[in-house]
Amino acid sequence: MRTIIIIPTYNESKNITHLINALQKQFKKIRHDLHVLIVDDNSPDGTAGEVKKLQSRFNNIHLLMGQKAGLGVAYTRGMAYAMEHLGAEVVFEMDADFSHKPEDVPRLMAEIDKGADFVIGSRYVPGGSIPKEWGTRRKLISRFGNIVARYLAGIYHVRDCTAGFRAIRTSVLRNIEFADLGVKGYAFQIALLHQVVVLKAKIVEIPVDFIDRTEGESKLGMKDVIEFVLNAWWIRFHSLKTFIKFLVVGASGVVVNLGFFTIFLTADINKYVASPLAIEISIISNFLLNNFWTFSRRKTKDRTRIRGVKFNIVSFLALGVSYGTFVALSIYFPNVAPQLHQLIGIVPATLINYFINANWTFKEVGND
Ligand SMILES: Nc1nc2c(ncn2[C@@H]2O[C@H](COP(=O)(O)OP(=O)(O)O)[C@@H](O)[C@H]2O)c(=O)[nH]1
Ligand SMILES: [Mg+2]
Repeated sequence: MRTIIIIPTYNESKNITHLINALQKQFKKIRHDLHVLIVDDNSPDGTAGEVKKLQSRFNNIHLLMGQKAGLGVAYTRGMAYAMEHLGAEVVFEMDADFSHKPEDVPRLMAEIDKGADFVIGSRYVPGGSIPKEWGTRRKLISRFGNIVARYLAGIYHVRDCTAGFRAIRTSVLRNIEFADLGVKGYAFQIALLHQVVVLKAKIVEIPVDFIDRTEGESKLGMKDVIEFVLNAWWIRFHSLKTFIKFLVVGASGVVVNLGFFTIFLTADINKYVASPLAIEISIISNFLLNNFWTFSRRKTKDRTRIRGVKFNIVSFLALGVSYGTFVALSIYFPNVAPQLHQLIGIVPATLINYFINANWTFKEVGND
């Protein structure tokens, strides 16, 4: 299997030669066809020159140069090159500063061999560790980054979301639109991980010890931290998009309901007939909008007609919940305006309505 270890570098001349030599030793233990791709952003310390010297000794070293625009941009460029020009079936992300131990490469590769799509060298699973010498600030940034990624961006089941030591099958990467990730710096790590989660790829975390660099300096800046947090919010907003559309449709249903009710009354239709008619029309309009807009991208198992019936059943259930809440609140808080009871009743009804419709009526096939 053609495997490319992608190493972005910026001022790593003191590390890169040792690292490439150490990697070559590890490659001997792996049965696959391994290469190294250095993505250097014109480092002023002459990192590229060191790489060129090694290229005359080894024939599996590649060098890609570019303008410095951030870690994410470097990886995006490197991955595209590895897939288009080097025939990569697997790519690794790895730092140049020995924070990721070359001896761990065969362990990550072994998980790919066992069938994983995305292997994370994880500091936060039992057996993994962060450097003891790290100061409080650095520890906090790392912890905070993971909490933001897990609970804000919603990647709950991954322990180390900010890890930069990963092995990835390109069959997964080829389904990702890199231009749409919209990140330039270190936020790339969670933006990519999030896409991989969305694609339901098989993710495996194995413990690694993260070693503090001894040569050169860290390039992690405040700009990266800010972009990282903003990106986590963006991911959260996107995953709420379906729910927001559902709310918009619900609101349009209220207008349809009252509109038809008024039209029927003007046409002298008895209000006890007009009311359920208007309700049913709004349920149908809600269904059509949800079917062709909110959930339009989903592949569902049922035909439209069956989905319509299910949607109707759920709507009546929601009506019951809304009315039940109204009655309960009216009994327990008789002195509050009934409009408030009616309004509060909408909240659980909407949540139940959304939950059941999203997971039953418009359930995606193969999504259990
Ligand atoms: N090409 C490129 N490499 C970068 C950039 N920023 C960081 N790197 C490299 O990415 C790896 C991780 O960066 P590092 O500064 O060690 O981050 P830290 O380990 O989080 O402190 C190192 O190999 C860096 O040289 C960048 O803007 N462009
Ligand atoms: Mg580092």
